[in-house]
Amino acid sequence: MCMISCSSSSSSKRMELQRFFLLLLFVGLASADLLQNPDFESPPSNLAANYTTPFVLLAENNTIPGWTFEGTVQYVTADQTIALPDNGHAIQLGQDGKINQTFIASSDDMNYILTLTLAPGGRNCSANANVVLSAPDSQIVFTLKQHYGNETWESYGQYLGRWDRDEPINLVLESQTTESDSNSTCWPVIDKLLLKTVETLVQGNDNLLLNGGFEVGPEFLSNSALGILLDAAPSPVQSALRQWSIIGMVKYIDSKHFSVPKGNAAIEIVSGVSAGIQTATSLTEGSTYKLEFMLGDANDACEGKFIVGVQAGSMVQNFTLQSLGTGSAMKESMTFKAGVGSTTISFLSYSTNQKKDGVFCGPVIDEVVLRASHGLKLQPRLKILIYVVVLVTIL
Ligand SMILES: *[C@@H]1O[C@H](CO)[C@@H](O)[C@H](O)[C@H]1NC(C)=O
Ligand SMILES: *[C@@H]1O[C@H](CO)[C@@H](O)[C@H](O)[C@H]1NC(C)=O
Ligand SMILES: *[C@@H]1O[C@H](CO)[C@@H](O)[C@H](O)[C@H]1NC(C)=O
Ligand SMILES: *[C@@H]1O[C@H](CO)[C@@H](O)[C@H](O)[C@H]1NC(C)=O
Ligand SMILES: *[C@@H]1O[C@H](CO)[C@@H](O)[C@H](O)[C@H]1NC(C)=O
Ligand SMILES: *[C@@H]1O[C@H](CO)[C@@H](O)[C@H](O)[C@H]1NC(C)=O
Ligand SMILES: *[C@@H]1O[C@H](CO)[C@@H](O)[C@H](O)[C@H]1NC(C)=O
Ligand SMILES: [Ca+2]
Repeated sequence: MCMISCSSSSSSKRMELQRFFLLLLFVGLASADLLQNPDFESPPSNLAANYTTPFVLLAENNTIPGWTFEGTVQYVTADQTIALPDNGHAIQLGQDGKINQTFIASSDDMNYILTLTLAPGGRNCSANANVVLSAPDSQIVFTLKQHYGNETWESYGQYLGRWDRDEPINLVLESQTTESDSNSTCWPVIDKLLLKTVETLVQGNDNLLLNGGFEVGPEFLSNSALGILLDAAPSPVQSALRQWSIIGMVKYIDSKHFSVPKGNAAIEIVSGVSAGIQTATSLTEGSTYKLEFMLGDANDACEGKFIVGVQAGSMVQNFTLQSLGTGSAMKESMTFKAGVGSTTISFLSYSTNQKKDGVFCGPVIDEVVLRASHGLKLQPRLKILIYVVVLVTIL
């Protein structure tokens, strides 16, 4: 990074500096760095410089930069005992353990989506304690019961809320257990929080669905090949996958680490039969519409037969893909007539798929496009008309 120091003349230096700050501003907008010490790489104060265990219990004279803590909280360093993304540092919430941080909402009327990494810390325990995440308008419980990756840790995406500029938002993470014996509990480890702001989406000309390409969702971790898990979200408004409700568990996958049919992101339905995504839209009753989408596999060695039930209003159709797990995708479509009221569009898996290593996986859905069917037929004719008009004008 020699953006500033490498330029020779002072005017180009100034320009480089401007570009640098513009870049900072842009990065800030794309994925606001609203949290301090979000990955716990700034170590707690008063930590013995020569600590040797991966878990260091924090006492009253310790402070975690950016955070307040209460109860049993340990500072964690990745080693053979505990795996973490990037082999870094993290925080474990023990008995009554709690950490919190307040951030200030940066712009008006923005939606906040959090990505966070969680792992059960410890071995030979009879139960995993839950993590409760609280924000002013939401409380979410992560149970860490099921694994969808080959690491002990998983990253999750979660919708937090919608706030206006300057509102102070207190984000609280605490452990929750039903076990009476704290010694046989695996206490959760928290790492890599990423907060993203997303504007309310507006409809474009080319698709009657919002976020049909799934490009608007939680932030990805650049070094993680695991994708981001999205837990059930009954409301499309309060969903990390903007405008889509989530049934069961789905994985939000990035093109850097998976085969994504179009753009930077897609959905892999990982939690088996009846899991999937759903949205709704108002259409003209009696009119004919065409729903197009891509069905594929994520190139994550997920072999087998995928069956996806697609619903568009009262029309339901099954689509099948024989996956080799090497990153295929095919375009599918169905035509339907809109009924009364809002039209439901959903993609639900009818199969449960597992990789050879036992990790659950499944079909990939992307680029869901809904259009009025007559519009499609008119388009070529319109093109010819424009061509004729242009030709006449030239002549
Ligand atoms: C922190 O407190 C513990 C006990 O409460 C004490 O043993 C230790 O010396 C203190 N460390 C510092 C750096 O003050
Ligand atoms: C760590 O350093 C302190 C003094 O700096 C010393 O008293 C203590 O024994 C050391 N602990 C270990 C585990 O080496
Ligand atoms: C944590 O929450 C308490 C109130 O419950 C608040 O006083 C404190 O400032 C918060 N800590 C941070 C770092 O925001
Ligand atoms: C966990 O259990 C295994 C086998 O039962 C044992 O070898 C190991 O020492 C135990 N680990 C801990 C941390 O208790
Ligand atoms: C998990 O899978 C990813 C991607 O295939 C691989 O890069 C990573 O090394 C695997 N991790 C373990 C612990 O096997
Ligand atoms: C948990 O373990 C500690 C030390 O290993 C022991 O002192 C304590 O009694 C145990 N607690 C329970 C509930 O078994
Ligand atoms: C789709 O497939 C599932 C599972 O094979 C079956 O139960 C269901 O009836 C099928 N639906 C349609 C509309 O064919
Ligand atoms: Ca996409």
